[in-house]
Amino acid sequence: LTLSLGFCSSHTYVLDDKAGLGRVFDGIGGLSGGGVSYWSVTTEPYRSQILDYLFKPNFGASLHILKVEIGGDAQTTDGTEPSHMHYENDENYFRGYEWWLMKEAKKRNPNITLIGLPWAFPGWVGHGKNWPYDFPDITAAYVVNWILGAKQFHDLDIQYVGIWNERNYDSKYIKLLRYTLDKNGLERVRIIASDNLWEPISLSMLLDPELSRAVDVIGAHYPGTNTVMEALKTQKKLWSSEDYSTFNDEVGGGCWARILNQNYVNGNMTATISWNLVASYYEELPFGRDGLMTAEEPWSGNYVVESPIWITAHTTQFTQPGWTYLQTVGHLAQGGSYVALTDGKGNLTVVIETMTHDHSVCIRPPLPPFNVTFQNATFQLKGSFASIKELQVWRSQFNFKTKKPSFFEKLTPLKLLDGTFTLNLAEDELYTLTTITKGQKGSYPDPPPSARFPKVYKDDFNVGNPPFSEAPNFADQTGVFEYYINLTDPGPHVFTLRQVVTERPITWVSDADQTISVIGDYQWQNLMVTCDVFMESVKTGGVFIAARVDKGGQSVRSAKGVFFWVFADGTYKVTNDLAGQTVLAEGQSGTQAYGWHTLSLTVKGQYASGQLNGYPLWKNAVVLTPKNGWAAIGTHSYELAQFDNFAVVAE
Ligand code: 147
Ligand code: CA
Repeated sequence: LTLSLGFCSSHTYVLDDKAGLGRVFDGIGGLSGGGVSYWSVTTEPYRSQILDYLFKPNFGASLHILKVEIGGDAQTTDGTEPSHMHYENDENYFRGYEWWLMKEAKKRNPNITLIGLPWAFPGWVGHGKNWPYDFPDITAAYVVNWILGAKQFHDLDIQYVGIWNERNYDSKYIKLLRYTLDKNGLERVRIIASDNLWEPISLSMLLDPELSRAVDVIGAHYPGTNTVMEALKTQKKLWSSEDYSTFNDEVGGGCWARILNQNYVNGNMTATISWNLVASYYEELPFGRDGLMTAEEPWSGNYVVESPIWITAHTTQFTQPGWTYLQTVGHLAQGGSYVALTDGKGNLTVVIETMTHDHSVCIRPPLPPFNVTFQNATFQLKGSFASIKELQVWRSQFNFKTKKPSFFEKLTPLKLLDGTFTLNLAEDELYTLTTITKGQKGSYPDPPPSARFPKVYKDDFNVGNPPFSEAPNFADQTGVFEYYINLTDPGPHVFTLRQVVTERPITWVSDADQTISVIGDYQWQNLMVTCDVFMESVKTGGVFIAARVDKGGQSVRSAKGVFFWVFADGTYKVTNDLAGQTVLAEGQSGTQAYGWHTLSLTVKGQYASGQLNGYPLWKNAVVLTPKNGWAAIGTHSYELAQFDNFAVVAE
């Protein structure tokens, strides 16, 4: 490439520690929450490979931080996560996959920082009110139990805990949480607040010294790389405690590259956490593929190591929490940014990004216009770095024009003359220059090819000692469905799946009034769904099986589909919606609680029919919409009910 044509900008940047250093770096992380996971399903060795790409040092994203949801039995974006206390007198620290995930992360990186944050709480925490702060002692005890359980049952040290994701905080509660942690010997656990915007928490802290003492980190979400004066005035650590949430194509990778640098350069943030860790949920659920990588087909084993993994590696493989940013960080003259960090023992890592506007747009907030053009950048190392003779060079080029990107490529090390080096920076590039020699672009043989969900599928839930509480492939959207053992059942239903949430939780979004778990292929149109069902509420009980269910996540309340219900009062219904407002058929069924019934739903073109215990019960119900969707099971209210021998045959 010749530069003889016209003017090429050239500028010198000094990297120096003489005048002191900047803030201490706390790491880059991923967030597992929101009912986002297929961990209970994915077969080995692919599951371990995915974990290696996320957590193994010097391999892939090599994450420093894992933040997890403290399950609250309610919908938190793409599903529900189970609470460790469904009921007031219930404690179980083996539900869901977050415990397991934290252990797998720690196996790979024993120094990983662990964070817990609630989105929702079981209903009893609020004494039935949709609010967690009327009985702050109950809420604090509930959260502290989770931290104690992590240690007692899994030897996991939770280092940070939050308040209530993107919802109100309460100063009295935050202080009480601090007090309750201390009283339980958890002085080392630090508090993050308030996992929402910079305000009003920053101002509250400035006005209330006791609150300020209780909070160690101000965590803001989607800060657009900026902070506010009041947050800076608190002199607390500032984190982007949730960020990214962008479709993980190359523009998503560009978003991540830009914010990882500029969250510090513009906003003094010393940690950035990606929602989410890995896109492991049905792509048609909200925010499909908003993860650092994609693993959304546990049935095939297929997964995709997307660009954000390698963008992360540019920072994570060459720094550690506890390193310190230099004061000499900033913007490049022709657009883009650079940061530099040191371990204080002579090591230096410089990360430079030149992401253009259109190639680095994140889901939120809106990105004001800016320009980035080709430039020469000379870096001059001074202070303790003046004597550095060689730097390792790692480069990513997005190459949007040719659509042939190259990520995390190791180039020939740079020899430094009198402490300077010059880079010819093109648009949409990322460079790491570092004294650390341990970086590695990890790889595994290609996983199996992508495949649709199997058209013939069944589950008898006959698992004596399940490694996870949830059954494979089911994605709970309201309520929680768990493996269950009927110790006294004489017959064929010892091992079943049971809906266990009996009271409306303190919700994070508006969960449905019914419970529902979806499964299968969203493209399914014509199919037969069969399931044995068992109601546990005399007279008031109700359960359903469904097909063509078109919505989950925060829209689950308005889900449409074909729903075949039977009730403990001896009736049945067929409705076009989960809420049960559009009735397609109804009548007597003779169904009752505490007995097993076999339901079967067949949908073909515009017609649906249903069988009870092998005999036709209704037929030719007309279903015009939806045209396709998942299969599902669920209950009429927050009530106990069991399901067994679930089966689908799809066309
Ligand atoms: C965040 C949530 O905290 C995550 O659990 C997940 O749902 C994520 C998906 O993008 O979104 O919540 C936000 C929802 C809306 C906005 C910001 C955060 N918003 O509109 O600015
Ligand atoms: Ca069974």
